[in-house]
Amino acid sequence: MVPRTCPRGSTWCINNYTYPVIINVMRKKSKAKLKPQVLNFPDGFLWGATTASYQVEGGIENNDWTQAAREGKVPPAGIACDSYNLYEKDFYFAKSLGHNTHRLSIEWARIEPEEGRFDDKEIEHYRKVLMSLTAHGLEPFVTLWHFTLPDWFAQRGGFLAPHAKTYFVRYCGYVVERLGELANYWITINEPMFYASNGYSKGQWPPFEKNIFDFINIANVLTMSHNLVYEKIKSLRPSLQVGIAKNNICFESNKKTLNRLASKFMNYFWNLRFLNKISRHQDFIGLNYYFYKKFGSKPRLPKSDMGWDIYPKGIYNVLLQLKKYHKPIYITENGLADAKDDKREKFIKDHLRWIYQAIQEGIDVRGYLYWSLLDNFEWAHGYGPKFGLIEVNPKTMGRKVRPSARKYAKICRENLIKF
Ligand code: IFM
Repeated sequence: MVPRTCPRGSTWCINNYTYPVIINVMRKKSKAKLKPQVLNFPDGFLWGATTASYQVEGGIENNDWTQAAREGKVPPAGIACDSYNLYEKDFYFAKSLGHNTHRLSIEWARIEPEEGRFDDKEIEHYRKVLMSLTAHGLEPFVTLWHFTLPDWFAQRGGFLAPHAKTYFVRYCGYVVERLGELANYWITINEPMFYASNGYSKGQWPPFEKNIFDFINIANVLTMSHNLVYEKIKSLRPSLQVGIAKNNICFESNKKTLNRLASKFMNYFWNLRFLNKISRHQDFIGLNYYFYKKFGSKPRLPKSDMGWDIYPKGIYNVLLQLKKYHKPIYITENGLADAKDDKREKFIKDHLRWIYQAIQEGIDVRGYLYWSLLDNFEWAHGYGPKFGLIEVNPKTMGRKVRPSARKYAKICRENLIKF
């Protein structure tokens, strides 16, 4: 055998015989590591992304967030991504990125700008939007309420006001009666616990309260509101699939008793209590997963631009807990702020790997919708955080697909991930 020569100047080269041996060992090792793994998702799996009206539409001036912006308490959303006008373009992008579903929300303040006055022009607008989704081959998921309240409703005290549930049910019924035939999947409320916590306990969102009793009250009112809307929709159109978009957190603890108790309590209070109360009023569960909270010392984890820990296994833990509800599950949001786009591809793949694992263990996950299709208005943080698969130029409203979106597109098209 003719011995191979060492690379010149190599410090680890012992002699010409050990070099090939070392290289072979390294090759074997790296082969073992890189053994390709193909994870096939179930047939008919839904792939897409999510947006919400106030965060992308622009031009909304009559809700509690615009009022708070006028008072200087939160940043203004202004024209946002102008998706009110550019929705066709957005859906075209989504389709060209391999998506087969899309979740968006309807702005209550547009539909009912004054108490009891419904605007059929806006119904017609959303009719066109939903028809356009279908025309683009995107299965619509429609959220009826995603955080923002019409001024008139907020001024009366929002969901804590005496007739709040009745108003909410009336609005939802009005929309579903007119647009129900255009979508199979309807989400009543987005992230009720976050709404309750940010608005009523932390005081960071309208109505900027810090009152633990109101926080609990609001959470309870929202469960009842969901149940009533569920019944209303079922009475109007029994075949529609109705659910919630529930943001669940992965709570863990070290072995200390107090920490274990804290984690158990929070898991019940934040994740399960709401779902238990609506368990007979849901056809599917929409899971939004972003957060990991460990009681006791936490491992060092990579972080998103928001400083949020990236913990993909958490989605698996949270999914396993949903098994007891025996309902199909759609991941209605999961994503990160990543302006440089250097973490997004791995983020998506790692979460999908754990979702795949949950499916193998019998969890009925039927879709994954990334948050968000576009960079958009991130509530109290304004336009700083970049969650989008697609960048939006705030001046020209031009859209630019990020490289990670193309990687995600491949997964969507092939219905599988390769590692
Ligand atoms: O932007 C929000 C969205 O409105 C609800 N879920 C979490 C997203 C990221 O914070």
